[in-house]
Amino acid sequence: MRYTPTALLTTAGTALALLAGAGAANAAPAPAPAQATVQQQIDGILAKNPDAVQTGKTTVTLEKGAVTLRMAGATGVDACGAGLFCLWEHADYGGQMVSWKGSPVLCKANRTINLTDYGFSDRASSWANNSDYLADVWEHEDRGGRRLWTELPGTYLRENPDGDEATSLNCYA
Ligand SMILES: [Ca+2]
Repeated sequence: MRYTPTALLTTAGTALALLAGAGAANAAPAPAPAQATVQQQIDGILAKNPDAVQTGKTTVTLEKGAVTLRMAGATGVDACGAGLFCLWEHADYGGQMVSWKGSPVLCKANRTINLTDYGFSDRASSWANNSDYLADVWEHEDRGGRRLWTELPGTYLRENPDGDEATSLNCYA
């Protein structure tokens, strides 16, 4: 009987310690896990695409260089080079970028690019098209659902109104 108050105090003390621990964990989002996330994303892409090659800390190319993913540090519309069409994670050409070479192999063969293959589905918020081809962007895989927007050659948009919905695209002459 006389140990009961002590037991209660101990229990209460443990509960407070647990709460304090949880609070500290939530309040400290360390930068290290963010780096791991980029590598984890790259690992996922490498696992899913046998032809994918990691070309740098934050870059992956696929399909013999036709597709380049830049998982960080590709901010600004100028990051989308000549002949490429590009999607960015954020408005104002920020965050991660995925780009394709507008090539006959890709665009005249009328292939569909599924952004799910690159971990980029429902993420694109701005885009640029520096290729000689048009591109249609779709709501679902395999050009399914609504056509969200069409990119004319030499055009770009800093904040797409249908942001975070794009899941597939195709390019054509
Ligand atoms: Ca979608």
